[in-house]
Amino acid sequence: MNAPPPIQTVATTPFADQRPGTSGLRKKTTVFQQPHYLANFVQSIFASLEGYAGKTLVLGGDGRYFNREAIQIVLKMAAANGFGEIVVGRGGILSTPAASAVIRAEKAFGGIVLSASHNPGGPDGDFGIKYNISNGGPAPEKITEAIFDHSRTIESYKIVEAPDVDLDTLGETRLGATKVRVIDPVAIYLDLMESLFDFDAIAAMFRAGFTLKFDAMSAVTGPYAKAIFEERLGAAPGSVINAEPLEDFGGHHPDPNLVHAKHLLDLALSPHSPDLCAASDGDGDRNLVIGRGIFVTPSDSLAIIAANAHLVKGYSGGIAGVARSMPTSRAADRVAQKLGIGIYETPTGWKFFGNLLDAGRVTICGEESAGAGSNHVREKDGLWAVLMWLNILAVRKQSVAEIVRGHWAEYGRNYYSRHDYEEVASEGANALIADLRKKLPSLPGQTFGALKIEAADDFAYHDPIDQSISKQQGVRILFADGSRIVYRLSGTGTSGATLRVYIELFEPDPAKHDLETQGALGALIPLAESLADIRGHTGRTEPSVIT
Ligand code: VG1
Ligand code: CO
Repeated sequence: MNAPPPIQTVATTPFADQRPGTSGLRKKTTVFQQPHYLANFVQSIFASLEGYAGKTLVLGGDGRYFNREAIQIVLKMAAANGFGEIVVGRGGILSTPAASAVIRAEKAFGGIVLSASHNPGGPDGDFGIKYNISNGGPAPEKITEAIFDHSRTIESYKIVEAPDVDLDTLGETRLGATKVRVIDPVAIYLDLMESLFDFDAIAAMFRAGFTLKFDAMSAVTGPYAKAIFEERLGAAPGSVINAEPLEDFGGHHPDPNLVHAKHLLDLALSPHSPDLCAASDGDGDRNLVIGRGIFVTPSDSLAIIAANAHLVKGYSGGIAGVARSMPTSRAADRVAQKLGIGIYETPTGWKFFGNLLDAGRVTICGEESAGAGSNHVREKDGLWAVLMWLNILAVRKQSVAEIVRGHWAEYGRNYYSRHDYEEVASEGANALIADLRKKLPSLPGQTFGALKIEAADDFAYHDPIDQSISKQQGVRILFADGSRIVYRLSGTGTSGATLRVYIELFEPDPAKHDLETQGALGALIPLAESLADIRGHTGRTEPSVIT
């Protein structure tokens, strides 16, 4: 028996900027590469947890640049801090939803996910890390704040002195007293998907000629998508494109939206469109769904999934309720109303859904930012959303367009768009929000043409399960006709501030369901600009990204 590797206690000093944002800590890769930076944060995670000695930690990342080095650091620190076992995806890979599935399947104490999601990767890109609790979901604010507090006073961290663990061979090794188990990153997730969806019905649809183009964007979902769509469901070879995960995502922005995945929209609008075009992001938790000739907004997708979930094996008993982040359009609300089930409005970020899912109040959750998921894990799940659509299409035997238009005809249409002003100066962005807050009391009753402001507030969330309160989650301006403008600052960016403006208009009349979105929102867009004086505060005359 070799002597156990020595545990080193390394002296360090705090970094002032380790407050987790909407989804963990995200910074430029170069920031994470500074000596002690990652280790400080990891030790701060462990310091804010209790009772993990001898327990299991799940570890994986989206494979971006610096993933392998970071995995080794976390492995050695988790061992030094007394975890009994670390379950790590082969190659250090786990998509975010797969990490959540593995935490749950392994009944682990928690997990660490290394990802900056849809942000670009590489030496000049971004890196990120977050902690997930035993339910498989992102740590709630109570824990993320404790991590931040610890990071401000940290003096040392613990790490074992040992050679790097071989991440590429399945099986068990040891780091001192700690067992390290390298697992297939796909297997547990694939089994879970098979338990939820009718793979036979979807496979039959492919055999009958259904066509799919899924862009993995050179990010983590490639191996998952190949295994599920092509190998198990029989989609034609080549249905999954950019399937090989690359450290820098091929130099692209792995964000499945209409800007960075515009080629899919172009394809879907062309005469050669497949029946379904789809994509997911850097870490596999977001989804893009485009039918032949029709883009499905994430907010509509949530509503349509909720309305049709009972057609899918894993949800055939019906759904308990739906939750959506506050800026997400209210299309899902009307579905919940019709089904007579609960609808919950939470702040932005998946961590706010965890309690509702655990308590069984909701089954399906979603965000306007291309996120949808269910109680099968505690993260949003890109491939799950695509499988949900495939299964619904297989059962209904209609096209995406028919289903979407039918949904609008039944429930009305929520025209919806998000305007992002990226990398604006933080000072101006903060002043814009502060000014809006000051204005709130004077807004109700004001009219602008046909638009009358009915209410205006700064969204605060009272969690009905643990009673925690999260304030200042976005300024909402609600109009008498059901239209809405929401303003908030991004909590995932890594340079300057990003202002997000969410604009929504409800149109019940089916005769008006064929308008172009920006045109339909024509009266609200200039009002969103003038109410907040976006130009005055940011110097910008137009958004940098419209989705
Ligand atoms: C954005 C989205 C939010 C999402 C978050 C993490 O946050 O708006 O809906 O939950 O990203 O998604 P923000 O604070 O930048 O608006 V991911 O796929 O980046 O983990
Ligand atoms: Co993501």
